[in-house]
Amino acid sequence: MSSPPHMQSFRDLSPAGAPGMKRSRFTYRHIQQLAASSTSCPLRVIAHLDLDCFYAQVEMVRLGIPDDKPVAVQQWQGLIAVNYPARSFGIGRHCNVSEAKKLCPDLIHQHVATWREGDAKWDYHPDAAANMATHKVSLDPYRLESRKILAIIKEELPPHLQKVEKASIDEVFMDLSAQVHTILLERFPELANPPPYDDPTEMLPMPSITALDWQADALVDLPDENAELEDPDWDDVAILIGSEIVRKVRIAIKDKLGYTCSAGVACNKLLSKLGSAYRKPNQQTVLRNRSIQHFLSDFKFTKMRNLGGKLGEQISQMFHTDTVKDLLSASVEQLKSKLGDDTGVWVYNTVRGIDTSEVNPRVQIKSMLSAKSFRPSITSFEQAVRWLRIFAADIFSRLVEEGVLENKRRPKTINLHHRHGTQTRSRQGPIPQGRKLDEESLLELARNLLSQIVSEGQVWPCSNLSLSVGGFEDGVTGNMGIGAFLLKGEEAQASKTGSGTATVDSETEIRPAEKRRRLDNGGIERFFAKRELSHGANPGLGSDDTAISGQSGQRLGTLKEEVMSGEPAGSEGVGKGDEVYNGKSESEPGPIITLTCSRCNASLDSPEELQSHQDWHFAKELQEQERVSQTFVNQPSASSSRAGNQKSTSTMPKRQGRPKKVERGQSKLKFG
Ligand code: DCP
Ligand code: MG
Repeated sequence: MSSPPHMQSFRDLSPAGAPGMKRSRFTYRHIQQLAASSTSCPLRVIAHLDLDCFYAQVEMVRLGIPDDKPVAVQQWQGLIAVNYPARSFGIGRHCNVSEAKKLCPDLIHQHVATWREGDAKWDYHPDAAANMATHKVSLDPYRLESRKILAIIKEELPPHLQKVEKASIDEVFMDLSAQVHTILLERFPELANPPPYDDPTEMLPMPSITALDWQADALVDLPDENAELEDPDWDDVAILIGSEIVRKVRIAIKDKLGYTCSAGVACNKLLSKLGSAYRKPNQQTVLRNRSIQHFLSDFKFTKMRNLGGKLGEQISQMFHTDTVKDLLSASVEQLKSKLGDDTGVWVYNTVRGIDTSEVNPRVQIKSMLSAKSFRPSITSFEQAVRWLRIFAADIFSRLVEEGVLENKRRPKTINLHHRHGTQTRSRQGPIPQGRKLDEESLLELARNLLSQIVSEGQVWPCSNLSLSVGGFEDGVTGNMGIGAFLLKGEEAQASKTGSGTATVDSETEIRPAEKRRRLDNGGIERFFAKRELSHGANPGLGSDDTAISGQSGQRLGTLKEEVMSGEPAGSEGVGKGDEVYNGKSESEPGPIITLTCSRCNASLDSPEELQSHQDWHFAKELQEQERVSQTFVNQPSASSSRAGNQKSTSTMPKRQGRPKKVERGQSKLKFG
C-alpha cells in the first residue's frame, strides 16, 4: 500500500534529522515493540467492540422489524435488552413490560426463546412469559449470532496478525498493534530503516503530515484548542490506522449480519472499553493519548471497569469522592496502605488510564452449566428428570458447537447440584471416554447422580437444580506427546479398577502455575462481580435459569467429599455473560452466597468458586505427589483415591462472616 497523498513520507530526511528539527516522542524500539504487540508499547492500538442493544437487534433481524420501531426483549415480565428507539421513550432494563408499555404503547416486546419442560429443543413460545414454572430460558439464538460475529471479525483481520478476545456475548477486544505496524511500514517505508547509529533508543523523526483525516469518528476532545493544532505524532497515526481497521470490521458485521455496533480505539483495554460506550449506537470513538487525562478527569471512577462494585464503593467512602479528578491526588502509597499493595497500584494506574493487560485470544470454554431455580419448587424425581432432559439437551447443543461430534473437544466430568431448603447437595462423576456422547448419555449420567442424591433421604421439595460438565480435553490427535502414555492419579486408579474412565483435568495438573497466575486477577474481579444483583430492579431476572459456559478454569471431578456451607442462594439470573470468557463478564447477575471449604475453612462466593478452590487443593496434592514420584505412575493418595462418583453435601446456614481469607491463588475468576 502506498502513502496516501496527504501523508507524504520523510524519505528525504537524514537519519538523524536536521539540527533543531522536531523529533517524535517515540523511538525505533517502540516501532519494534508495536510489531510484537508488546503490552508496554506506547504506540499500542487496542479496540473494543460492543454490539448495540444486542439481543434486541438479534430479534429485529430475525423478525424483520424495521430499524426505527421500538423493540425490547422480554424475559418473563422483565426486559433484558431495549433498542435505541425504545430508549428514547425512557424505557430501560429497569422497566417491566407493563411499565414499558405505559411509556410506549407501540413497543414490540419479544420474549426470549425457551425450553418447555420435557421438550427436546428450545423454541419461541408465545405463552412463555406466563409459564415460568415450566419453561427455561434459552440464550442459544444470541450465542449463535455471537459466534457468527466473532467469525466475521476474524475473517476481516489478517490471520497471522490478529489477536481477538471475546469478552462477553456481545463484546470483543482486538489488539491491532501488529497489523497497524504492517500498515505503518507500508505507508512509511522509512520506519523500516535501521535506526541512526544502530541505536534503537534514537527518537524517530516526526511523521511528515500535519493533519489526519478522522472521517466519521467521534474524537475525544483535547484539553484545549491549541493542543489540537499540534502536529500529530506516531501514536496519532497508529491510532488512526487502527480506527480505519475497526471501521471496516463494523461495516462487514453490518453488511453480512445486519447488526450495528459501537467501538472504542485507544492504547489499552481499559480506555478502549470506555471509548466504545462513549457514543452509542453505531459510532466509534477514538481516544488519542493526548486526550486521555482530559477524558478521564470528568469521569466518575465508579463507572470504570472493575470499579463499579464493592471496590469502587469502598474507595468512594475512604476518599470521600467518586471522581477520577479527586482521586488523582491520592498517592500510590496512600492507596496501597488503604487497599493493599496490588489493588492500590492497580487503582492508581486505572484512574490515570494506565492498563497493560493483554488481549487474550484464548477462547476455549472450560465448563458448561445449565440450571434452573424453581418457583414453586419441584417435588418429585420424575419432575426433576424432565428438567435434566432439558439441561442435557442444552449442554449437548453447546457441546456440538465445541466440536464434540468431531472429537475435537470433550468434557470429562459431570456435576449435579441440588438445592433443598438451605441444603445443597452435589455429586460429581466421570464421563466415560470411550463411548458416544449424546443427549441420552448425558441424561443417563445426570439421572444417576440424581438417584444418588435422592437416596440420601429428605431431598424434596427442590428449589434449584444445576448440571454442569467440565474438564474439557482436546481430542486425541495422531501426534501424542509422552504425556499421553503416562497415567496419573485418578486415571491410574481407574485403569487399575478396570473402569478406565475416571480421569482428571490435566490442565490444572500440568500447569498449576499458569492457572494460579490467571486466578490472581480474581482479587480485583471479586469486588465487582455481583454488581447487577445489587440493582435488583428487574423482576424478570428474579427467578431464573442459568446457562453458563465458563472458561476460567473451573474443573469438576474433585475427589474428596466436601461440605459446603453458606446462606441460601437467592436466585439465579441470566446476564449478558451467559458465556464467560476469561472470567470477565461484567453483568451477569448472580446469587450472593457464601460457601466454606471444609479443608481450610476459606469462604467462597459460589458453588463454582468452591469447586475451583477445591480443585486448587487437588492440584496442589497432585503436584505434591508428582514431586515425590515423578517417574512412576502415581498411586492416588488416600485422600484422592475414591473411585466412581464423588459426593458433596452443603448445608447452608446463615452467613457467619468470613472465617478465613482465601489464600492467594486459591480463588478463581468468577462467573459473574
Ligand atoms: N444482558 C442481560 N442482562 C443484563 C445485561 C445484559 O440479559 N443485565 C444481555 C442483553 C444485552 C446483552 O446482554 O442485549 C448485551 O449487554 P450490553 O450491556 O452490551 O447491553 P446492550 O447490548 O443491550 O446495549 P448497549 O447498546 O448499551 O450495549
Ligand atoms: Mg452491547
